[in-house]
Amino acid sequence: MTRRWKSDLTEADVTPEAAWLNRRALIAGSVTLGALAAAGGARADTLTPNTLDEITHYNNFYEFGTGKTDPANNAGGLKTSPWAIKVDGMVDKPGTYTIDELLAGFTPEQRIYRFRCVEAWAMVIPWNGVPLASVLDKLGVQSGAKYVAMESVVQPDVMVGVRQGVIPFPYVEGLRLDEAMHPLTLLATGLYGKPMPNQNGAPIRLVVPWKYGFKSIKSIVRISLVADQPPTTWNKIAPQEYGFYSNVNPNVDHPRWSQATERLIGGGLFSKRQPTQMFNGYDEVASLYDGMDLRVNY
Ligand SMILES: Nc1nc2c(c(=O)[nH]1)N[C@H]1C(S)=C(S)[C@@H](COP(=O)(O)O)O[C@H]1N2
Ligand SMILES: [Mo]
Repeated sequence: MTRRWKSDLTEADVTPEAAWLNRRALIAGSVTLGALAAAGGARADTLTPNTLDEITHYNNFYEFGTGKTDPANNAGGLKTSPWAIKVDGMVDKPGTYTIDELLAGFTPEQRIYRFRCVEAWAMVIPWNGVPLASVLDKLGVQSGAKYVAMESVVQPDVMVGVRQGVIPFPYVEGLRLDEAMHPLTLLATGLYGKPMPNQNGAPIRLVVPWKYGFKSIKSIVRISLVADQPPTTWNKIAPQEYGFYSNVNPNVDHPRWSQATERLIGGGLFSKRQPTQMFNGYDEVASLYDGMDLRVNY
C-alpha cells in the first residue's frame, strides 16, 4: 500500500492485535482516516492504536465503579442479550429495536480514532460501527428535532456503582442534531474487530472523537429526538467544569487542571505527554461551531 500521507495507516501500525484484522476493512478505514488526517494535521504517532489490553483495562464506566480497573473487574455480569433500544420523540419510526433491527442494512466500518478523556489522558482505539447519521436517516428525523438524547442501561444487580450511587443514573448524554449527523460520529458495536467488551460499553455505545470522552455514552438503551438541549450527566453534576458541548480544546483549561497536553496511555516506561489538539485533531468539525468563541468553555 502506498502511503499518500505520512499519517496513513498500514498494517504495521496495528500489530498489537493484527490477528483479528480484516485487511479490507483496514484499507477502507485508512482511506477515510487518511483524508481526515490530511484535513486535520494528525500526528502519525498517535494514530498507532493502543493494545486491546490497554483499551480494556483503563476505563471510565462509573456504573461499575470509579477506579480505572473497576470496569474490567466488575462488568463481567452486564447482561447484553437480549438488548432493546427505545427510539422515541420527533422521529418517523419510533419503537423498540434490537441492535440487529437498528443496524439492518449497514455494514460496520472500522474507524481508528483518537480518544481524549477530559482527565487529560488519551488513547487510540480501532472501533467498529455504523455512522449515527445512517441510523438516524433510517429512523426519519422530523423537522422539529434539534438534539439527540441518549440514555445508558441500568442493571443494579450487576452494577456496583449504581448500587452505591456514585453519580446519578441512568447516565445520559446528548448532541446537537448537526453533531449527531456528522460523518465522524459513530454508533460503535465493537473494537479490534470483536464485539464491544462489556467495560467499553457493550453492546452498543456512542463515539464522538472530537469531544471529551464523557460525551461518548456507553451501553445505550434509548435514543430520543428532541427539540430542546437535553440534560447531560457530567453537566448536571458539575456545570462549572463540564459543558454540554465539551469539544476537546487545548486552550481552555479545566478549572482544576490544564488541557494543553495529554498523557498517552501505554508504552510503559516510554509513555509520554503530547500536545492536545483543537477538536482532538478533527478540524473538519470546526464549521459546526462558527460563531462560538473557542476561548470559552461551553
Ligand atoms: N454509561 C456511561 N458512559 C460513559 C461513562 C460512564 O461512566 N458511564 N464514562 C465516560 C467517560 S468519562 C469516558 S472517558 C469514556 C471511556 O470510554 P472507554 O472506557 O471505552 O475508554 O466513556 C464515557 N461513557
Ligand atoms: Mo472521561
